[in-house]
Amino acid sequence: MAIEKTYLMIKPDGVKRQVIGDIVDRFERRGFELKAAKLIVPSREVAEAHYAEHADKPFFGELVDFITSGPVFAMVWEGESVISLARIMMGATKPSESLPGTIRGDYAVTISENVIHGSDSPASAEREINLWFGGELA
Ligand code: RTP
Ligand code: MG
Repeated sequence: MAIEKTYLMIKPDGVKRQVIGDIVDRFERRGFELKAAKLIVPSREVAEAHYAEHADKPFFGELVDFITSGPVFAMVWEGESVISLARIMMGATKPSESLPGTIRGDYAVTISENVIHGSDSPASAEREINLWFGGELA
């Protein structure tokens, strides 16, 4: 067990639906600490770099179009096992597998507009925090 940092991002659909407060509240109540946050419209360059692992997938263009379609709420969270626990709190990618009580299970019915992103491993977390926050983090 270790204190970790992860990158979480409320996607444009979540910002439009005004669920930033609820989502931040869920992670605070669980016991995690918000270390950095900003509301920004991602550039295409950053969005493509963020989802580089999916560059060959048929949905890549739509995914980048969607994530750059409006403001996202980019965040860094810290706490015990936060990388894997945040993924559990988010719920599964497929709507048919995201359980009620999870963020996606409570708010999303499509695979494309699914409210939140979370780093899927320590290596992804380090890469994504660096990509979105660079030297901004204290
Ligand atoms: P994310 O990276 O956004 O946190 O989502 P994830 O780990 O749960 O899922 P991942 O496999 O990394 O897929 C990234 C995002 O691509 C979109 N997607 N669309 N049309 C499709 O079949 C499809 N598959 C994935 C989703 O928005 C997913 O969050
Ligand atoms: Mg992913």
